[in-house]
Amino acid sequence: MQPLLKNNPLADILTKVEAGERLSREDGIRLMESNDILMLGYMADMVRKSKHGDRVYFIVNKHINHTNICKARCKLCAFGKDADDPGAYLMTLDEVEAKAKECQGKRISELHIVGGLHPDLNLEYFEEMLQRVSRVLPGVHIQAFTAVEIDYFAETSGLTPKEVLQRLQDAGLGSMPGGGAEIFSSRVRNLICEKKISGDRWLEIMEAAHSLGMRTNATMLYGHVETTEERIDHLIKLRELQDRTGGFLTFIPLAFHPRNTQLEELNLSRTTGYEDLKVLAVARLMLDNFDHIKAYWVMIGPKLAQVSLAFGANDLDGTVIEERITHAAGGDTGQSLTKSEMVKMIKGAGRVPIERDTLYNIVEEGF
Ligand code: V47
Repeated sequence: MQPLLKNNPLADILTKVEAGERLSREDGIRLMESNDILMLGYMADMVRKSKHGDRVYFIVNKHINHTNICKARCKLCAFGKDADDPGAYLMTLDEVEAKAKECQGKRISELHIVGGLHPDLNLEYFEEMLQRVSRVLPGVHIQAFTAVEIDYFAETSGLTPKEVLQRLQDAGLGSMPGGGAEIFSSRVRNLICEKKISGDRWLEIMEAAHSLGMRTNATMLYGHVETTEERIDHLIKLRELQDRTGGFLTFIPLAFHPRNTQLEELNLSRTTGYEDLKVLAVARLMLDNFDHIKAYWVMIGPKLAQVSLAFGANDLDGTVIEERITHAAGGDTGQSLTKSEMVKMIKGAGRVPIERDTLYNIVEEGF
């Protein structure tokens, strides 16, 4: 250890990181409470480099949000609406298919489909959606439906989540995104999303997906009413499930955007740059069994996302054409980035850009 690092209050944690030892809950709390951003970055970057060298991944993808009508109406969310609210919408299957057709010939490798908990849609609607999209875009991976939606389909169809997932897998579902995890603590869920499934149910549905061989992502929404301990407990629950199944592909911290949400009344401001980098770095250090940590540029902005490549992140998500959820809550980044912009960001950080598919197979390299 360099002498400068030896006297650092986090030196004992650095020793563990260097030895590849698992960090404890207490270590996680100390890391999250530290403002020594360079020390956090030093450790997180060491771990990232040992897993990925200079490679940084991105994907050419498009988001489709088929409806914003939602029974849950979580306080954290500015996207969901009641059916009779101005701006409420539901796409017909023809409209979803037309959106998918717009991607033909564009070398898109993933469609990301999530929506609200619409009271009138049945499982057959979603099966047909997947079948139609797969027909129009053969070979394009469909990553769709959060654990919250899967729970709702189970409730409306009378099937178990595993049976629902099996049916959707047969209809073309490739993997699940990581949304809806928020913070697992029931104290927090009661304050920000009281009608949403519990943290344990979210984990149970992810475990069911993994048991079918389906890969999923994981997220954590931070920067609202959660405590440091609740953040670390969230990460540890993800780490424990990953130990059991190995089914998580990527972890994505999501920075809370308060505008237009019912939490606006708490006068919460947007997360700071330090906080965004810290959460990414601590996630990299605590989630020792996750390969990929994604900096979602839509939430933290492309410039900070680029900097985060030195703080543990190895993935920048993708082109994300037509993002709506963050933008409804005051997100002020553009709605998409081009492939050449992604390549420029990665090269500008001295790294090697790799275009990937959802499962991290290489689509293109040598940019
Ligand atoms: O579940 C909702 C979050 C999620 C707000 O898996 C908000 O690759 C901030 O999960 N401020 C949906 N966040 C998005 C999501 C996602 C995005 C990109 C990639 C992947 C992936 C997953 O967005 C929701 C919720 O946690 N969210 N409202 C808000 N006001």
